[in-house]
Amino acid sequence: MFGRKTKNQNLNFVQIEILPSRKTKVVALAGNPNTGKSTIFNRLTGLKQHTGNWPGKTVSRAEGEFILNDEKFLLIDLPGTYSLLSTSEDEEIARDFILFGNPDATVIVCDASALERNLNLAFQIMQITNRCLLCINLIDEAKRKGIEIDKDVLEKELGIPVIFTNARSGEGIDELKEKIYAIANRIIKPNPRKIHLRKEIQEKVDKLKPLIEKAFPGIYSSEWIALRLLEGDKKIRAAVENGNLLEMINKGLENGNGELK
Ligand SMILES: Nc1nc2c(ncn2[C@@H]2O[C@H](COP(=O)(O)OP(=O)(O)OP(=O)(O)O)[C@@H](O)[C@H]2O)c(=O)[nH]1
Ligand SMILES: [Mg+2]
Repeated sequence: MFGRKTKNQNLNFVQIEILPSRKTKVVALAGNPNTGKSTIFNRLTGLKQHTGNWPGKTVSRAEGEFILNDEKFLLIDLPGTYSLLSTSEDEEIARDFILFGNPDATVIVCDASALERNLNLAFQIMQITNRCLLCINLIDEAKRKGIEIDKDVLEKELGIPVIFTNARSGEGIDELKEKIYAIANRIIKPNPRKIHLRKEIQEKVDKLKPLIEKAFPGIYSSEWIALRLLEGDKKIRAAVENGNLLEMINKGLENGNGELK
């Protein structure tokens, strides 16, 4: 499973291919910093989380298990991140996992008082995975500030389930659990609104994607890779040219220290 390998083990792309066949379903908690991810993590796992620290790292993912309807889930608490395009080291751990960890469900945790800003990351995640939901946390704070959020409109506009939570009191956590279960088990199939790229960029992405997928079988997020190539990302380009893109991704996933800059 994730993060259990030692630093010295030889990492190769076989690992990325075995992810979909794993038995325990994996749920990721993603979101901007300070939105309450770890508080939700503790609620769901009953404070029994195991925090994995990798040598020399100040930030890391935390993993914990929780049971829903007799099924065991592995929950991954990710460091906060503002964008999947960011290059700061602590944000890379979250970014690499969201992009390449292929979770069965991704909970996008938002601050109810700063929804607009938080939706930037939400849209980026919705671009990558359909199996996601929006958890609008700190709903008590928003209410206190007189902020009202129309859940139905948001669900309709975003195409994914929206749940209001107060992770401190536990409000909404049962509903969150139900939705996680339904998404991870493909009972609910969200249809997230995708961002439309400009026509000329989309055409280039459409050409690059199959080439990337052919060169690196089993890769996820080939669209993200294509966009990075079009942007002139030197690291990604070198990894594609040298044929070691998957090794680089796996390394980032395993040691929690993403190398994709
Ligand atoms: N009032 C209120 N406080 C909350 C809620 N959820 C979390 N908090 C508080 O918000 C603060 C940040 O919570 P964390 O769970 O550490 O946030 P995080 O998203 O894990 O933060 P990073 O890991 O730094 O990104 C803590 O003081 C929590 O107690 C909530 O729903 N309502
Ligand atoms: Mg946290």
